[in-house]
Amino acid sequence: MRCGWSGAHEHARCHQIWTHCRAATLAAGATTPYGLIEDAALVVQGDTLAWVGARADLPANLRQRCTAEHDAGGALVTPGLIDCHTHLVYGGNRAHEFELRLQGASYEEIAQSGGGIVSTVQATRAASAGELQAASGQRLQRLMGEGVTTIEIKSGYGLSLEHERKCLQVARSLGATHAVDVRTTFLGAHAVPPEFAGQTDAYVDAVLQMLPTLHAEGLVDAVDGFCERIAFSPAQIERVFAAAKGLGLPVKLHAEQLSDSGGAQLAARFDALSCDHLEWLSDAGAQAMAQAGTVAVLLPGAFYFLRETKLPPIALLRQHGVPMAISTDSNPGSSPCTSLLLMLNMACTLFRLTPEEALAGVTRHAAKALGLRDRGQLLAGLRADFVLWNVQHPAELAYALGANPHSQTIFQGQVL
Ligand code: DI6
Ligand code: FE
Repeated sequence: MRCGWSGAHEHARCHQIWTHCRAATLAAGATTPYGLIEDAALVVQGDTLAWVGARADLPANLRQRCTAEHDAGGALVTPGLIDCHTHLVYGGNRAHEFELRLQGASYEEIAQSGGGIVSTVQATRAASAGELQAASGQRLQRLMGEGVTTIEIKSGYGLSLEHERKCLQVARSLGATHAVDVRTTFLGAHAVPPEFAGQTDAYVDAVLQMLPTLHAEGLVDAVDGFCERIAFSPAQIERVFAAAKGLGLPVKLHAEQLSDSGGAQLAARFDALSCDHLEWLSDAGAQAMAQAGTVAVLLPGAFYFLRETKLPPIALLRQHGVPMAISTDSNPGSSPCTSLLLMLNMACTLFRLTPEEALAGVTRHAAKALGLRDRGQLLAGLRADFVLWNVQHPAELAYALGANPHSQTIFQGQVL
């Protein structure tokens, strides 16, 4: 019997079993590192994990109900990876700025002289939805080839109703055409577009007008902003957050990436799902995040690519018990990256996370950064999104540079 994707409802009772594997469940409160289970079994019913544990503990009646059997060939199984912070949909690239920076120009100098985000805005506006879909689809496929089953995609290179809508529609359409769950985030407050140059407050007014329209069109799952001296002040971000909250939308923030502007405290006041970057995070900011349950999303690709030297305060985050997620920040200017596995390595080598913290950062904590409780761990009742890897031990996923030990992805119970 085949448990089909199209006929998922007909096979709602169909049970599939995976054996001959080790499972890194990443379950919260697990008693073994990585929540590791030797000689594990996973039972899937429809699109949901029905049972996860040591094969020896599998109840016999459940075993009998399994009509489809999968030999995992000794693979390591992890939850499907979650890339919780990307700017995947954009036109063009910024290789030329890469050259300029190698000649000594800084990221902020390039942004202030009309390059940077604004140059990608021009390329994105000029691109058709089809062109954007093709370019971002290639990036998405590289991420999926490394086991990504959920991805957040921000707008923020359109910066007008028409072009923000186009980018969010492309993001939704990527989700509809690929076996991956796409969560969209409206990042209208990413940069001030050229037609509003010198009138940042008037542009924030425009953002406040775009948001309810895009939300009514079903294009927005969360709202983000770039709180920075080269972008928007805390007072301006506060207006955007108030509007988001008025619509019942969760917020997140690019905070303290290049300087400490108190963005983390502001975001925490709005119960933000996450604050992202955080190289300049203060003690007060970390405390506020801990109290609000806000996740710290660390982006080692941007730190590396901009050759930053100020490290995010990892010890402080650990001390306050702030959960840490890891993401690619995939974008053309500060992190042209389509490898979440490489980010695991960089989180360890650059930020000194343990491989276990890094792996939790792209599974359990990344789910929390998106407000998703139904994934990120291998636990009965959660979505059957998981990955088979050709490795012995989970630390190997963070250890190797440029290797891709991905073997197979199971998305909502369906083998891809
Ligand atoms: N911070 C970043 O690192 C990206 N956006 C942001 O707010 C960079 C976006 C870009 O340079 O195109
Ligand atoms: Fe970003």
